[in-house]
Amino acid sequence: MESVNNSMDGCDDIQGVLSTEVKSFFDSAPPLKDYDHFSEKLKLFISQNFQRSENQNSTRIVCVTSGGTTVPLEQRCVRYLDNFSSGHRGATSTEYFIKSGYAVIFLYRRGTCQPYSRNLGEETFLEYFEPSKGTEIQVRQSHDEEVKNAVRDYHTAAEKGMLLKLPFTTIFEYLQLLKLVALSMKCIGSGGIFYLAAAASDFFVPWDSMAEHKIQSSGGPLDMRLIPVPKLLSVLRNEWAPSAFYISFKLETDSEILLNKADMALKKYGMHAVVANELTTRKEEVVVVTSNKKITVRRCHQDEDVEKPLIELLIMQHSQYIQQKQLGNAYLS
Ligand code: 9Z3
Repeated sequence: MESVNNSMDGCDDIQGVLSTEVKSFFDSAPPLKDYDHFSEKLKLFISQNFQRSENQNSTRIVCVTSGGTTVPLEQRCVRYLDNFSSGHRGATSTEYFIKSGYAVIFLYRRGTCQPYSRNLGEETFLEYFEPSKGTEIQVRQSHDEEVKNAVRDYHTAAEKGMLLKLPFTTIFEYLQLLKLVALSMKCIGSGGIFYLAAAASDFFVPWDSMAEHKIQSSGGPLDMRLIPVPKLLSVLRNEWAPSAFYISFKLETDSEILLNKADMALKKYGMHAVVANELTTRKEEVVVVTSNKKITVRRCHQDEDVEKPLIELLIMQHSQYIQQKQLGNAYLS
């Protein structure tokens, strides 16, 4: 009996430290600009999708996070640390979720790949058009098909109200937005998914210990203390939106440790699935790790996106999760 009590006290202590760290992160972060605007947009988006679904229980909304967060080194930021991510995974997955009837809240890093325009390459959009007769402008013949498809698909999704885009740059903005989205999605219950593909910074400089002005190089070697970003996955999972379905990502460059690390993340944060990917092969193959299976997902040929079979599989798992939840509720009532 004593040992049970002790271990439970230990858990409370860990939770206590965690919530203090999380609280102090949010208390000291610079307030999110446009908070009220984003909050209104979210409310409207979620209520419109409630109405669009046949009933409250069939509303399916996924929050897709995409791109890397930055860690500013100065409050009036000139320099920052960055995290690798082009945003391709998030943008591509968003398209497949929408195709399957999910509304998507796309939480993305400014300047990274966007749904429907991800295949338009690195040319600026000015390259896709050319002057024609008089003052007219037309799509260049060589890009006609891809540009028209992208425009058509994007506008269809937007007109149906199935895509809401919220931008971030810093780790402070990202986590505040994620919290706002999670609290707004709580009412959707098990119909909600968090698909956490963004590469969030592991270390940061707390706002109140950060230099205000540009750090001077004349000061000699730069000595700076970065502290760990509090692990918000547990709070997200257990408090902000506890009934949602959670998918996180594990990225490694060493394939030897990848699956173990994914397994650890699954257990530690109570994720429903962790998508394990290795940096150089991430567009060809991923492994979906769940509590009882590891499923390798590969694209069938070079022109296919690995996200196509990946999202199909995850949607199947989400549907099973919803069913289990409904059975559980029926059993309880
Ligand atoms: C991923 O693993 C994504 O699949 C990629 C996608 C960032 C590799 P791209 O945007 O690449 O298509 O260029 N995202 C999560 C990365 C991450 O930092 N995960 C943390 C970790 O591995 C856990 S949240 O420790």
